Amino acid sequence: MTEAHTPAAAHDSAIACDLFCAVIDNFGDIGVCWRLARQLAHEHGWQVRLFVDDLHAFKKLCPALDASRATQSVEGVLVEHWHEPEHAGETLQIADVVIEAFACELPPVYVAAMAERVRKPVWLNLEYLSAEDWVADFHLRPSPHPRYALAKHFFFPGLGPGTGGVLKERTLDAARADFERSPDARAAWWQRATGGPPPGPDATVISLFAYENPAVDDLLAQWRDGATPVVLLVPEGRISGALARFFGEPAFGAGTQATRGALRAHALAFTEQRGYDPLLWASDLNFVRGEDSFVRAQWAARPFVWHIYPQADDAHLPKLDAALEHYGRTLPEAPRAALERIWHAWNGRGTPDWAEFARHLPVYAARANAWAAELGQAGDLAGNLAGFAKSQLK
Ligand code: TRH
Repeated sequence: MTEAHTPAAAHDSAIACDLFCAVIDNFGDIGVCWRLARQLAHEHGWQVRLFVDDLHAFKKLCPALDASRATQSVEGVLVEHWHEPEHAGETLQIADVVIEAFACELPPVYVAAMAERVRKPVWLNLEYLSAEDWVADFHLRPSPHPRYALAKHFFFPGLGPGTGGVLKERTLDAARADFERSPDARAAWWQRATGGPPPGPDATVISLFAYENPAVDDLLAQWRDGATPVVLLVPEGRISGALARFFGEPAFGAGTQATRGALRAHALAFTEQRGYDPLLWASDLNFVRGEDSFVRAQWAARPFVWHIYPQADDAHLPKLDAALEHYGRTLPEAPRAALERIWHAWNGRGTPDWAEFARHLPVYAARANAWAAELGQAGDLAGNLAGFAKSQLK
């Protein structure tokens, strides 16, 4: 059977959307898709089905999910376990809008059914985020299918105008403002996360979410030997082994705390996805990675250091520099150079210099605020995507 989820397909409130997500590794693929799915459902009233091939990775971000179920409704999104490459739901229903995330390949039976649909679906390939200039030129370019009368559009997230923008929920700024203006919310967060009160104002609070990183030992030593206290918050993950080695602990799992010199470190539990933002808001500086946490750090309007997802042949380095170009554009020479140095060192080029970087933290804090406003000019990705899809459905 080839039909839309609902007969009245093109009304805004009844737009049916199928979003396909193949988890390559880590949490970014599903992190972006889950956020987009919820936004399309909650903010645009779409009926969203999310096909995911790895429910265990998904469950880390969304503990309410039952990883053993083939189909389930979670927060208004129908989640389907995408078992086999050719599988696309029990009955083959084709949505009004079909999104393949990060060039994951749609099941051939599904594509064939898309071609048979009387009213052709809007077909989008959601690409990875890149700050490079060429992105705006390729955003929304159509690509005709070689065999079927179908065209796929490439949807490029980006940091500048003319791109698809990045995801931002309508409620995000208000939630951050509530957290920031409430000492009680902050104290409650610290109690939950670390079992103790927030540190005093003299401490620099740093969250550390990163891949394995050769520069981490150097940085930990500089924090330990520094003149001002550093409180480090480390969600359990790929960097935890380095922390355990540094502190001489068998492991650095949630609940572990350790102090050396001026450095105090807390290992935190990996939280559900919504719980990650308050960690960014509670910190003065955030080390982030991949794609989604990189974006969240920008909306948190705090200084951050990005561990970009490493690619073969160092293909990620021009992307790192393109982001630096945008973000550092208005910075004076000295803070700009110090920012570049620490971002490069954190991505395998050179050595970090904490004292040099920390000197400019107030400048970065001001820039982070201004940058969040600039970034907003590209618009929210979910809104941009919904607007484009609707224009095509008319
Ligand atoms: O996990 P990442 O490194 O993800 C990736 C993938 O490797 C992917 O293949 C790659 O292509 C992409 O990056 C660029 O980093 P990212 O994108 O920041 O995703 C992490 C997600 O985990 C993000 O949605 C925030 C979430 N998270 C939580 O939900 N709870 C937590 O405690 C933490 C620390 C993060």
